[in-house]
Amino acid sequence: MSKFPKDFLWGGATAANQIEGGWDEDGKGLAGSDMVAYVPKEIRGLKSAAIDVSSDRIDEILSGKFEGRFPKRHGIDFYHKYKDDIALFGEMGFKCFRISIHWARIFPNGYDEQPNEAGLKYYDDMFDEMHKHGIEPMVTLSHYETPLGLTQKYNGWLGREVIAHFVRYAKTVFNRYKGKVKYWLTFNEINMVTMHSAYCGAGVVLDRVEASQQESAKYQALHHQFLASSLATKALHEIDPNAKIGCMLARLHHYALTADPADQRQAQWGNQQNLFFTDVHARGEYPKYMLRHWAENNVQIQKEVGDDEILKQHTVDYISFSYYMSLAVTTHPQEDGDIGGNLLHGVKNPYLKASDWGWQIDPVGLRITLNDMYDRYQKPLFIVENGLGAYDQVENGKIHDSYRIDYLKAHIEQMAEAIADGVDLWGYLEWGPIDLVSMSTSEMSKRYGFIYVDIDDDGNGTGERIRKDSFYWYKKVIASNGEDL
Ligand code: BGP
Repeated sequence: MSKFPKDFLWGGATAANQIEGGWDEDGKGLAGSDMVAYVPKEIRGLKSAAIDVSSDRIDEILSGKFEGRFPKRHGIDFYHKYKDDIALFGEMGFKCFRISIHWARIFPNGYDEQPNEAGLKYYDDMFDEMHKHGIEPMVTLSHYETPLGLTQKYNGWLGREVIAHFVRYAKTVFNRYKGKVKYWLTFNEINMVTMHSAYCGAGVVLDRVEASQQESAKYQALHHQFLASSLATKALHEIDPNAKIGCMLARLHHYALTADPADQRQAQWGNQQNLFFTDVHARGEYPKYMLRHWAENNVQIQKEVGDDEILKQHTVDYISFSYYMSLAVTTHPQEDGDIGGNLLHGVKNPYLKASDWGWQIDPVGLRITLNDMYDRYQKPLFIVENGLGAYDQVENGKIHDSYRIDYLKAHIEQMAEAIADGVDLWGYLEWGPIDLVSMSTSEMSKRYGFIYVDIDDDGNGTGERIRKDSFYWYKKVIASNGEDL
């Protein structure tokens, strides 16, 4: 007897800027993700990210002086191959497939008055293709894909004007795809804005802000995104009452490394800093702990009359999040020091193994965080990213990725426990069901897929798709509704 609801949404998740390619085709404008150049790991180091862009880099690129390579402009050519790739997802039995709409395909500069029909038609055809295979689309409105025009004109989301441009974009696609798209998300991993503001969603180039104001600028941009998310929620409920709209967090569960109360407090603060974002989206107000932190750290944001009411009246229908790892924190100096590199901060957890990129693998942490988040919000939850990035090898045309099967099996087992604990979990979308360009490293070699794509870190290869061992395993999992692992 399956532990999963009969209508549980099994599937996979991707992002336009990491799979599509076609970066300058059919009227698409430039986006921040088109500015992210590939920095080989020998230069940047294995664990660090190479995703932020500076004003100088943008100027160099736009003037043609920069000779870097831009893997996120090419992805895996999903733009032209989506029918075949969606057929492969259908072969696995996907119930749901998450994609983002590249905002700059619809409004090339972000502030254009009229949408680009070729962009609208591309996604119309894509959603039709999904439904042909019985797959429900889930659509992220912006997955680190702020149009570059908004960065150049307003310094991205730092400009309050961007709210109106986003709401016009949201209303355009809600109306166009009414009845075809039932699940919407506003901003991918909205919390990443505080870590990498230019590329991760906000399109804010911090070197255009004086140093003393940069921390406030991040939260000002976030305030505008929170408002935009609430206004988009209001718009969807008016346009398509049958559709659902959620927020999306990179969930980073923090453990205290020791029973020292100081460590417990540090873990609590780490979790509060992470759940701050879903607090605002789901409860509709800024939590006092964050207002205190801002006051003590000279962070100020400008609000306008009515802002608080907008946040309070239009909270999300469900809460989605990515889950890859957990973090351990301590006040006691450790020889391991910070293990996370640019993206994450924490110390080595002696009870967990790490991936080749240092992400600490913690399936039980998924059960813990599902219970915590459901207790905190009492709203439906949706796991919209989980997976293992790994170096896969092709041997005689096969890819034996038992390590990926082990990782996913362990996390699915813990999901079943959480559901038995009473958590209302709508679905599970594995991140990167087809190999794609890594967000934090722009590598292809950090592979997540059930389907191998013959492209390497230098962009060489045939682009051939090959089913891995995990492809057949996941097909069984879905067919048995999570029973046959
Ligand atoms: C999340 C992003 C995804 C995806 C994933 C894996 O932060 O929402 O875009 O990339 O991380 O990260 P990476 O590709 O860096 O391994």
